[in-house]
Amino acid sequence: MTVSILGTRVIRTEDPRFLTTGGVYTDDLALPGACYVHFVRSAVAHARITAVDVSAALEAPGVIAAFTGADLADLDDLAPSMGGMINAQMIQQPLARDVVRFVGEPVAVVVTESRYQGEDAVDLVDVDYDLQPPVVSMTDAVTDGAPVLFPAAGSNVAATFGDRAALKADLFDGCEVVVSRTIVNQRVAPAPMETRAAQAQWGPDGRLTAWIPNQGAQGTRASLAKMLGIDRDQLRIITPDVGGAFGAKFGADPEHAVVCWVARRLGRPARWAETRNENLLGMTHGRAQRQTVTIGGRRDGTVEAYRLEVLQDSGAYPRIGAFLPALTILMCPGPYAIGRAEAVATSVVTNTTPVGAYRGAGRPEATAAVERAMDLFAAEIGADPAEVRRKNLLPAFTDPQTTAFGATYDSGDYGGALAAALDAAGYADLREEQAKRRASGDVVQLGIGLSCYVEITGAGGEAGGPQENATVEVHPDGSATILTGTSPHGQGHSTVWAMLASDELGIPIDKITVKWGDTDLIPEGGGTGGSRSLQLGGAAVQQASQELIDVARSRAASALEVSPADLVYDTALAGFAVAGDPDISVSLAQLASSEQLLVRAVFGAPGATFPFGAHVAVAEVDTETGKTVLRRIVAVDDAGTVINPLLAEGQRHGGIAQGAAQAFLEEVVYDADGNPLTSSFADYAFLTASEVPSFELAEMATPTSYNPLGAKGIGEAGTIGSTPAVQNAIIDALAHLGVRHIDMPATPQRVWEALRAAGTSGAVGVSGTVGASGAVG
Ligand code: MCN
Repeated sequence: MTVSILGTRVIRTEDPRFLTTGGVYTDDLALPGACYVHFVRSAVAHARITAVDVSAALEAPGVIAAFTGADLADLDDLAPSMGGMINAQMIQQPLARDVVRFVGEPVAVVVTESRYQGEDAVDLVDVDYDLQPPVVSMTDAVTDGAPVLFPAAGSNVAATFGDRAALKADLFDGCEVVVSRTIVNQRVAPAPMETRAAQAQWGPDGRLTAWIPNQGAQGTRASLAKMLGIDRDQLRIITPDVGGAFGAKFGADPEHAVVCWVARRLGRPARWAETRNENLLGMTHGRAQRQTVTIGGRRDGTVEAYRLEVLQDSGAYPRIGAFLPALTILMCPGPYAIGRAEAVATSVVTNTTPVGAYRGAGRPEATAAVERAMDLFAAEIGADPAEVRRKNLLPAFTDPQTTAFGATYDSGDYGGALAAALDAAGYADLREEQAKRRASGDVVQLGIGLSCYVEITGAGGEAGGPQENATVEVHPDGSATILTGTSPHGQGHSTVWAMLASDELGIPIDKITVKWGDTDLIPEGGGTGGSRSLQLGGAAVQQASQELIDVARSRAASALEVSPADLVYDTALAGFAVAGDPDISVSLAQLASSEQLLVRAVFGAPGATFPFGAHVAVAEVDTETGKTVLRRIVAVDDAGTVINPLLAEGQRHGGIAQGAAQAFLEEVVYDADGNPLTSSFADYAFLTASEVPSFELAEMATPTSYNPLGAKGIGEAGTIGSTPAVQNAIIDALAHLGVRHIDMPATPQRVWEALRAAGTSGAVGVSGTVGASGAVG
């Protein structure tokens, strides 16, 4: 009997190439004769465009052409989609014609023979702006008399979720303790190593091929075809290597459509790759919520009622970010059994960069809110935050449970995760050390922060539930190819999809090639996001492999002139042998040499899965300088059955680092005029390895019944669990000094301000800066 390789630490097959010759990214491609597209971007947050003069730019060396919005009339404006939930009047023109609504919005393009000629020529384009008052913070957006970004829309409200009028006045009646606070889940930048890019070439047949770094070529094709006004089959998207995406490379942006338009207009290939500065201005940002949490319960630690009110900053043009509060609401009670809970949200537009999905997309925001609320409640009643959580977590369950918010949690053991995390962290010892430092008045105080979470992965809007396809083909030389509708960009699908097929078929991993991201080869697919890939795309690979054995069995029976039932599939042979007579056999390779051996399977799941976990963060905070040093993060992230622990751990490490960064470092900041103050890595406090310790991962696996692998998603778990744990740890370090809350990022300055304020006025909180993500509106 062969031993399954599933669950083993197979080393990433992708890495030798990345570590030797390197990846081939979109900007590495060299289409012969390609011209370079450069965007002229708005320098102001809100203005009417009165004139755009490209004449000086046209005179500059190497300039082939320059176009303004007026030239692009045949390119579709971007109306918000998302099922009609967003105000349809909030339309973006691919190049702004009339009004600019954020610094960085594309206004014109200059096309040059070489890259560097364009960098100089864009400065020669003269745009006349009639400045309009900007709306920079989301609270300003809903203030009476605020300038309205889209007059036709009537207000700055892009969407609402939940019924504000139905909020119950008596929700907290009978609670012994009620705590309420407004907290900020600040705006952050996804900042992938590879910035956005495109290369486009129209064929003599009128068909467009576009190379774009993306998270799902099929979705990118759909968005781009719509903007260009062409049929999907006139467009082929090819996905080169992608250097990170973190949710921000789904679909297509106006810039991608403009590059394709330029290639068509000039009749030659066109290319674009943005600078880091453009990326920080132009790629969608994430998070950007202002949350008011109210929590009530008994002094014994029982939480009886919880309310979450969300204000979502959508930026200037509503994208998926405007919709994400729906996910925040869906997950708002988290893993807790709260008798009465309600949530509402309003998404507004502001004169800032549009907000999109960022690792976790809506769920980290829900977790941050309820986890902060749990600590505020615990502090108010003077209880141990671990005890308050333990008391309120849903009991372990194996049959699906539907929450009051309509989420059907598939399986969970939230108390088990918390206990495992506390145990691995040595919680009692940590509290003891904390007590000692408090008693001795140590300058450097110890904080212990907790978070418990449940999140949703593998959700899908397709009729009939979430699904994904895979094709497995065995070749006459004994190798195999897998085509997948997923689209890895760091997650390691080549390794794991090969493991899954190899496990069924017996073909060695190094003889299996995994392909994705070419819409001519794989016309259907949901891409990679929402931690959907393994549970749907991986399950499809397993299913296709099993179905391939079924198909091959009847062919093997004819070839060997025996009944199919007499054949045994032997993975050691990668073929069939006759039961009781192993010398009579035929391999899949042999069968493939007489007839193509290929199966396409679509795996459909009954619903989304709900991974969960608990994190413990340990931080040391210097009470004189406000500086935080993150000492430990202990994480339990239960994603059901793990297929490759090495890759799953890599996902957890990366996610935890990103989540921690939000808690104490990263923030996109605007000044009062809407000028971005964090448009380079010198200003945006992008996390590096030196700011975090290595993380301690404890294991727990509660399989799901929703797919035969028993797997849930792991790609976003780290980000969801770590942020509130780190924030809570920093606040906990100062709790005995009267600090109750510090908004993220808990920078040394904010920590110091909180200490100063506590020193003068008892229990306090410190809120964020004025600005798009600020709490001081
Ligand atoms: N895996 C496993 N066992 C499980 C779950 C997952 O072995 N029970 C493995 C999978 O085989 C896969 C990896 O872990 O190799 C992640 O799988 P999954 O949880 O299905 O997530 P996706 O592959 O769909 O990845 C999406 C997720 C998201 S939504 C974001 S955002 C994100 C992330 O992954 N962006 C990333 N991780 C990233 N990693 C990198 N390097 N770069 C990004 O942009």
